This record gives sequence, C-alpha cells and structure tokens, in this order.
Amino acid sequence: MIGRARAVRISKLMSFALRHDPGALGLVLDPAGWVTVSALGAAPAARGEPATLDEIREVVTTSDKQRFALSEDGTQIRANQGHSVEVDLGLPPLEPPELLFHGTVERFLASIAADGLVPGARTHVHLSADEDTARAVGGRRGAAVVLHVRARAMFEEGFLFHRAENGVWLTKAVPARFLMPRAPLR
Ligand code: HQG
Repeated sequence: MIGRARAVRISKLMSFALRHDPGALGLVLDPAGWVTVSALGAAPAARGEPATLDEIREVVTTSDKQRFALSEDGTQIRANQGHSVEVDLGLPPLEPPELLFHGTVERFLASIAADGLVPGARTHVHLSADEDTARAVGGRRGAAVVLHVRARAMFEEGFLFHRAENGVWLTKAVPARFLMPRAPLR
C-alpha cells in the first residue's frame, strides 16, 4: 500500500497527463484517451516522481471517484472523465433522469444566470446524479450552491447526455432556462 499523500500526488499527475496536458509529460493519447500503463508510469519521472506500475494500478482501484479506467487486458489506462483535451470516450448517448444536479458557488451565479452552465476549460459540463455529490463538487470552491438541471426536458429538446464510467453525467452546455432555481439564483 502506498501512503495517502503519495497516492494523491500520483493521482494528480495522472489526471494532468490523462486529462489536460499529455504532451507536457511526453505522452500521446489515442483518440479514445488511452495510453499504455508503462508509458504513463515512466512519464512522471519527468517531474521527479516516477511511479511503478503497481502504484498506478493501486491509484486506479482506490480512487475515491474512480477517476481512471484500465483496459480489459490491463495494459492501457485512461481518465473516465474531466478532460480538457478532446477525446472520444465512446460513451453512448443516454436518456438522463428528470433532474441532474450541479454544484457551484455563489460568485458564479450571475454569470451562470446569463450564460447557463458552460464547460470552461473542460470539454463538458459535469453533472451529478444526486444532490450530495453536487454539494461536494461545489464545496471544493467555497459554500456550495446546488443547481437543479431539468435534464429530461433538455434531452427531449435534443441535447445529448453521456454517463461516464464513474457515474458523472456529461453534456456540452446547459442553457439557463433549464436551471432551477431560476433568477434570482439563490
Ligand atoms: C462554473 C472534479 C461562471 C461551474 C469534480 C464550476 C467534478 C460557470 C466551474 C469535476 C459558468 C468549472 C468537474 C458560467 C459553469 N459562468 N462560472 N456561465 N458555467 N461555471 O472544475 O463541475 O476531482 O471545470 O459551476 O468532482 O466544478 O477533478 O467543473 O464551478 O466531477 O476528478 O465553472 O471535477 O473532479 O469548474 O468539476 P470545473 P466542476 P476531479
């Protein structure tokens, strides 16, 4: 077992490499976001933090949010969601439940009321299936505000939804009219 602090450091490097900037660590993702586990293990050495294959596998299985997936044969790895680089995760479009939830903070509400939810640096807006998860996501930035997203209504108007392997719902953007509570957003 690796210690928690080291697991977090390795997990952050893996997220950076597999979601945001593989090139900075000398990696090239395939179109579906996969790299070989051995290439990924060698990559953090560029940051003075080489990871063994066992350590990487341990981070995959112990990740609280199941951020990573191994291929069936165990030789390849990718991030389940959260990308800022374009990858095709191959997730089928899925009919969402009536409501999904998005955790954010007060200071973004005026802008969200004007523009809806936008993906920012990532490729998709991230939505949660339950309010508690959304509250935790929003809580990373301060006192969480949970917005209700009328996901089924969006779907019926043709918006696409996908569910990542770890249960996070993804959609490209959420127009403000599908958000509740509506203005004033508090
Ligand atoms: C906000 C973590 C102003 C949005 C989490 C959020 C999640 C707007 C921030 C995953 C806006 C983007 C994703 C608008 C949206 N104006 N602000 N129009 N629309 N925002 O980190 O959902 O630990 O890209 O509310 O657990 O916070 O990395 O998205 O606050 O699953 O695995 O812009 O990241 O997972 O921030 O988090 P993010 P998020 P990991």
